[in-house]
Amino acid sequence: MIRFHGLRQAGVFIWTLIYVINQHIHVSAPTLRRFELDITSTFLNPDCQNSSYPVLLVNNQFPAPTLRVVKGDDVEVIIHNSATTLNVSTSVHFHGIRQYGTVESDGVPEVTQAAIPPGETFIHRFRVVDQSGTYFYHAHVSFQDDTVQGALIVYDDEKSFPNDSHEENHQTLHDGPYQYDGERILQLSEWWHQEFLDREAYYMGKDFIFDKGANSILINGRTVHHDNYNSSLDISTRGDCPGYSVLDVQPNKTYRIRVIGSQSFRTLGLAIGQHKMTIIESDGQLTKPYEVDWLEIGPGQRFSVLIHTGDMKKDTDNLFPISTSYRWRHRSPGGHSENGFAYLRYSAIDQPELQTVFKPVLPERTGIEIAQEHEYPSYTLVNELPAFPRKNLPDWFWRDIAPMNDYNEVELKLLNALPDRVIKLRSTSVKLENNETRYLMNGRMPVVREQHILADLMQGRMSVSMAHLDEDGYAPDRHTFPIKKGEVVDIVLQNTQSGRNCLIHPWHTHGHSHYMIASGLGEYIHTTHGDIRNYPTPILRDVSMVYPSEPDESGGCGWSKIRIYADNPGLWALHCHITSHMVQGKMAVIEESPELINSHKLYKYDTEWAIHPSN
Ligand SMILES: *[C@@H]1O[C@H](CO)[C@@H](O)[C@H](O)[C@H]1NC(C)=O
Ligand SMILES: *[C@@H]1O[C@H](CO)[C@@H](O)[C@H](O)[C@H]1NC(C)=O
Ligand SMILES: *[C@@H]1O[C@H](CO)[C@@H](O)[C@H](O)[C@H]1NC(C)=O
Ligand SMILES: *[C@@H]1O[C@H](CO)[C@@H](O)[C@H](O)[C@H]1NC(C)=O
Ligand SMILES: *[C@@H]1O[C@H](CO)[C@@H](O)[C@H](O)[C@H]1NC(C)=O
Ligand SMILES: *[C@@H]1O[C@H](CO)[C@@H](O)[C@H](O)[C@H]1NC(C)=O
Ligand SMILES: [Cu+2]
Repeated sequence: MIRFHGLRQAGVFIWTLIYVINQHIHVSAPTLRRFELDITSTFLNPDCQNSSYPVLLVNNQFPAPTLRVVKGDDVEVIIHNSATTLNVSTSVHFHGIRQYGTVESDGVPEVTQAAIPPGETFIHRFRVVDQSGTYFYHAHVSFQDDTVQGALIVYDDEKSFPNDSHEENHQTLHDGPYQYDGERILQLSEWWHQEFLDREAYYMGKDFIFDKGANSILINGRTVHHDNYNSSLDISTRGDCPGYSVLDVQPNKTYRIRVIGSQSFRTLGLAIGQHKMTIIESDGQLTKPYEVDWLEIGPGQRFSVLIHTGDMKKDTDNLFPISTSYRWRHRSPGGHSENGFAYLRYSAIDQPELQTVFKPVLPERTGIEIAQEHEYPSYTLVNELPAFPRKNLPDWFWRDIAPMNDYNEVELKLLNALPDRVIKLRSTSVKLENNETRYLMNGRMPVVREQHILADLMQGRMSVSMAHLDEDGYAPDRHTFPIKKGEVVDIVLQNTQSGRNCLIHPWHTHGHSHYMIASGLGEYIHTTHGDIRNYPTPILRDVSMVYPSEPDESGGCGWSKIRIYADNPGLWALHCHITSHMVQGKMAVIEESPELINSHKLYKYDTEWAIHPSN
């Protein structure tokens, strides 16, 4: 214990030293931004249904507080697990942050840390190296990310921080070539009328049959459940239902809307009534402007879009519906989700704080009757919502979206290189003999690890040998896919039929952003499809879709090929961002030059590793 404290202090000293050194080297020194997040258990009823369910929240807020940092900052996030009532362990992942030299802060239980038990604290430290844009953070344990989720915005510099005064003073904000008057966050999530622990038990247990959708789609943490429309129309019984989220904006201005796909299950369409959207950012990378009527946004994906507001109109409420649509699954894609609505509102005074409004969205046939019966003055009929295409579009508009800047020499070289390694991950959903359902990756069962891999490594418990990999690149003794620093690695994500369905899967890479370079139907066969490049202008992303296709005779039903450049030694999860799929095993670990982790450490101390020095 004494030794631990000693090392900790030595560490603090080195930490300070790094600053001193950096301050002399760089013109602008990295700023240390410290956040303290307290995870507590409580009850929540975000959709005005008539009961609440136990959840975890961050600082008692939902969505969790927005963290704003600047590119180059050192960030320290102190996580207290105060979820003593529910008595669950937790961990937090900073989605899209590449964690250069700080694999220990990536937040993945069994891989980079042990989940934080109730009553304990974990400290993340990382530097935001060479990336900015829209990110989020969320729990990486079980289904806790239903509610443990908040925006993480990285600005290019401090001047870009939005604040009230710049809107009052009519100062514009900038990002690359883009200018706008203000920005707003639009965070998507899903809400089940079931305890998340029961949902986990269902998915992991033998009664699991198929994925059930959420009961509600939430925008900035709110909606009104459709079962309650009639009763909630009646003000006397509406109680404390605040209604839908509202984004307040001023007329005749340009806004950057940061759309965060922090929903954990469905791929959604998103549109804003009477406003076109110009995409300017995807997963943290600026894009060439690309105008769309609707976004397709899967779990884990983010966009920034610019919208231009029109004039305020007299004698109207100046409310424009924001609507969501289920894409790819369960329901016809043209329709709207039952209640994934919010409103954009023009108001003369700027009110960047999130507001809510009660203006129900009523069914098109009976809506007017319902409103008359309840003497309800203001409502939107479903057929007044922005429309979505009736057909699902494989690859959406991804092939037409290009990075803002032309590729530099290094990027071109990477995009044109032959891969040093190709890893094909074929995942199959299987009902086991004990009737539990799991995803097998290349036919292998998910492993349960007694301790996290980083601890194994740091204790010298495993040595690295690239010589004894299985044919598919898997290290059987380590249960990882080893790669080497400096390699160009292509990862093929192969969909297979699950039951009668072929599903869409959003795949997320930790530790690296990737280029999606190709996609195809059926089964990927390297000798036949190895050279296909049908994404002409790949952008760096951290979540890419594998779109479903008709299955071929092997059961393969669609694939995507992503490319990463191995420049970040560490242990990096690679998983489907549909939480239930990940929990059922749709996940692999990329082990990147573990022997270099120590020499690539950004900070020269770590409370956990200090107990087990490895050098
Ligand atoms: C609320 O729940 C109770 C008990 O389940 C039920 O009887 C009642 O109809 C519900 N009310 C509404 C408005 O859904
Ligand atoms: C919390 O869970 C742990 C491990 O599952 C158990 O040992 C402990 O008794 C529980 N504590 C409470 C207060 O329920
Ligand atoms: C708000 O932003 C403007 C423009 O970047 C800046 O000049 C001003 O100092 C900021 N004000 C506060 C209170 O941060
Ligand atoms: C809208 O804003 C532009 C640029 O700020 C200005 O030139 C124009 O007069 C405004 N239009 C209206 C109707 O206020
Ligand atoms: C709501 O009211 C309408 C019109 O009275 C009725 O047709 C509909 O069935 C009601 N819905 C519910 C869920 O009670
Ligand atoms: C699995 O389900 C089948 C069909 O319901 C049942 O007959 C069998 O006993 C179950 N096996 C186990 C191990 O629960
Ligand atoms: Cu999936």
